[in-house]
Amino acid sequence: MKIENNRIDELNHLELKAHRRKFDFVAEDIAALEDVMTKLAAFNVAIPSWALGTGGTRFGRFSGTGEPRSLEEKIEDVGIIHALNKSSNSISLHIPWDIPGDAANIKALASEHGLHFDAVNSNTFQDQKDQNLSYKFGSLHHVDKAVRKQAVEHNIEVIKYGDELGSKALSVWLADGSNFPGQLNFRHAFENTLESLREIYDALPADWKVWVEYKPYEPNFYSTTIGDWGQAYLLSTALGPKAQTLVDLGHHLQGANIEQIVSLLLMKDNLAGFHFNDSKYSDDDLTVGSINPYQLFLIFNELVEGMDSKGMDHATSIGWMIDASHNIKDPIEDLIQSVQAIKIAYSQALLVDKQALLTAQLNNDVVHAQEILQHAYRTDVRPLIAEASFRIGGALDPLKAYRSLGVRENLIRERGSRSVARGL
Ligand code: PSV
Ligand code: MN
Ligand code: MN
Repeated sequence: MKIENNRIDELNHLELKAHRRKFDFVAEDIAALEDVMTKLAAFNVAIPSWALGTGGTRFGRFSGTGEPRSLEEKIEDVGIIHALNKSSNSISLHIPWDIPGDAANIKALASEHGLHFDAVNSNTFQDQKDQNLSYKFGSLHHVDKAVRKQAVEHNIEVIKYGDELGSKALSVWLADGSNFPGQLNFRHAFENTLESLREIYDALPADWKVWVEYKPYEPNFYSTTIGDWGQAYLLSTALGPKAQTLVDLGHHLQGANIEQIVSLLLMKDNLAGFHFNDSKYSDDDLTVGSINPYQLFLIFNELVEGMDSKGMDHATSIGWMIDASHNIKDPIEDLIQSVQAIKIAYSQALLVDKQALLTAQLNNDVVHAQEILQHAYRTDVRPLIAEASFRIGGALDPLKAYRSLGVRENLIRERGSRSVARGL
């Protein structure tokens, strides 16, 4: 199914008067209003192909209804999100969960929906049924060179798929680690990983990047070979300029100051991009902004400040992507909420008076510095986001539009209530 523009126009028309009132109220106090609107309109967040079906836990998976049954239907779902919010113009594939059979056709279908392909993700954290050697004891870090070679070859194959689709980055997340003290020689594991990543790096097309993702634990519970940003930084800088560190918000120990990590990675030109999600405990993969929206704002505050200091384009200089999948919400609704939450944090960060903040910092005026940040954070920027979306043909309220248009009901009619998406 495809959402026609005139359906969105009709719904917007009903909301327009109330929207104008709210927009004018907040807009009046924003000096650089048009700059904020332009930046918001240019901002897009990639949707992962694995988030379109209902996720699960190790205890069970409760399938939703009308789930996409194929890559084509996943593209259709992202097309729906993008038609509504005009901020989700790309899709990120996980191989082999979503192998593009006929790349030319898949690419053409995506572009019919106004979409392109973001980073491709390799998967050496599961054994596939036709695979010779097992990843039970890891992949790129494995003690056996033959297993490492198999994992390297898989990554090179993923690059080929991505190249055919027009992707420009390979995202590597490894489950490699150990469950018990003594199981691994940390140094050997790290050196093996570096050696394997070098082979993958050498296979990157000239205009590609490799994004190295870290995570402290799970599925291994004693050590993870790329466990934190220090380890990802060591690897990526040893590899070369095409390698950078990917920050997944759920991949930190409790209390970690993610905004500080982000600030320093950006300073060192080593920030590849983000996997957005939210969490209360760790890698919970909950809806972005559902638990700790202030942290998200503080991260964006560092991003905006750091990118501006280097003259980087906010929308295109790093990768913005959602990485979430859980088991109770309608995945499309969850993704719409997530993108809205990201845009809220981004626009609040754009509102921070950077000059005044710097002056407060130089004067050690702690109270005023906090006031400046919280003034921006406490501004209700939702009318700005609605206006930015409206100006480029999106819905004033994408979630409401999704429900009013009965999109899920239509998808159930087309796909059936028992359809199950492949993935996690
Ligand atoms: C691992 O927890 C992760 O965040 C990686 O990005 C994977 O590619 C993704 O989740 C999907 O399993
Ligand atoms: Mn991730
Ligand atoms: Mn994760």
